[in-house]
Amino acid sequence: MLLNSKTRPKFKFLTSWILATFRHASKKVDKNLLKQMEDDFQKLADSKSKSLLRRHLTKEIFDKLKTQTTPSYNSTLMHCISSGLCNHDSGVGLYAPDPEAYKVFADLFDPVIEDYHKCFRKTDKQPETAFGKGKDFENLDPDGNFIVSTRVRCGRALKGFPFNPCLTEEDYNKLQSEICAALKNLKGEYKGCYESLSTMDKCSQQKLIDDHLLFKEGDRFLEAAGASRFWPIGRGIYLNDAKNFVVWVNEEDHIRIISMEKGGDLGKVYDRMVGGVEALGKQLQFNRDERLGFLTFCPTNLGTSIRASVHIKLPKLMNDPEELKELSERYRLQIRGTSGEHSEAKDGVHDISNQRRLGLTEYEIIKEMHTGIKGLIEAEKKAKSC
Ligand code: ADP
Ligand code: CIR
Repeated sequence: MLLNSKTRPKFKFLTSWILATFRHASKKVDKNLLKQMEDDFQKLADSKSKSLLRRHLTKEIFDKLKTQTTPSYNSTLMHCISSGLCNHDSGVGLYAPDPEAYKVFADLFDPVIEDYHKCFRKTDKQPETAFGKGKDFENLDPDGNFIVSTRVRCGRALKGFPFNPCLTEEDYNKLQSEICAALKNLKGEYKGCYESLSTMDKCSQQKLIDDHLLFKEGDRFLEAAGASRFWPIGRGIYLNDAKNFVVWVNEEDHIRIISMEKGGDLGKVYDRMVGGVEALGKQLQFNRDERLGFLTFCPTNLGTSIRASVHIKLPKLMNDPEELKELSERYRLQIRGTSGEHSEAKDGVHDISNQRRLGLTEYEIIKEMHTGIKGLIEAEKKAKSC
């Protein structure tokens, strides 16, 4: 039900006539799937879910999109909304099963994108990539009073492949080998080793997760979105020798490129990530859309796909939820727990990052996050102890 990879066009030389015939043939949505979608949609509509999916999937849009499919991969509305239908506690609840979904299901994606990325309207366009220089940003916490560690990541999809729900086992292996071939050519500080999850023992896996280097297994939001099929095939992690440059393969996105280290030197961490992205970009073809920027599985990651975060202790502000809410809205920051999304904060350590990733250049995204964290630290210093 989730996909129809058998009907996927495999050869670029297919004539437009064959493609048109295929598109026509692939348009029907199975009637059992339709019924299931209608029931689940009603349950979401009747729920108290605060997800962006519930807010923007009106009955009118649902009825318009429920019989649509994407031309090349035959993805349905169900592929896009299954995570939010299963998990009413989603923040967003929407994923793109393939790059075409952003256009076919634009009536749903566009308002969610506009809402999440703070006013990126459907007539807006992501600016050209402009990384700039991280050295412009001073260390956010030179005395080490607040920031435990800093991390900057971005996601990339390879051209010619759909996203998780439409990938076949063969695709996962192919993606992994193409990405590994590129990783093998990394030099200098980026030199390191790749390990596939299929060959990694559970103990080493858990150690890497506890050290915040590796993704968790079994995220229910991703699982419901169809992102865990054939697990652990094709999934793995690349670590440079210093363990401050990491690449995740085939987790949520085809590639996640990550730079991280202790302390608050955001500029240095950012420059390291940029160097890695550029080195990989010389060897791999990334999928970038003129309007939406780098295409990712989750619409929250479109555009630059950058999430720059600090693990930070702000004890006074954390005791003042009203003030914290006001500040994070003002600075457009998102607060997560210590072990990532949907986790709790341990020992008062929160993960605070830029919320929006779309509508600004890479440099502007880092600047926004830098200004925001600086603002929070200043507010913490001024706050009275209770
Ligand atoms: P992402 O969407 O960026 O991959 P997640 O919320 O899933 O983020 O977190 C992935 C991992 O990265 C988690 O282990 C999380 O604790 C870790 N992480 C995020 N930010 C930092 C940071 N500033 N320092 C150390 N680890 C971090
Ligand atoms: C959710 O909807 O909560 C998950 N699918 C994760 C969404 C991405 N997270 C975010 O807010 N950046």
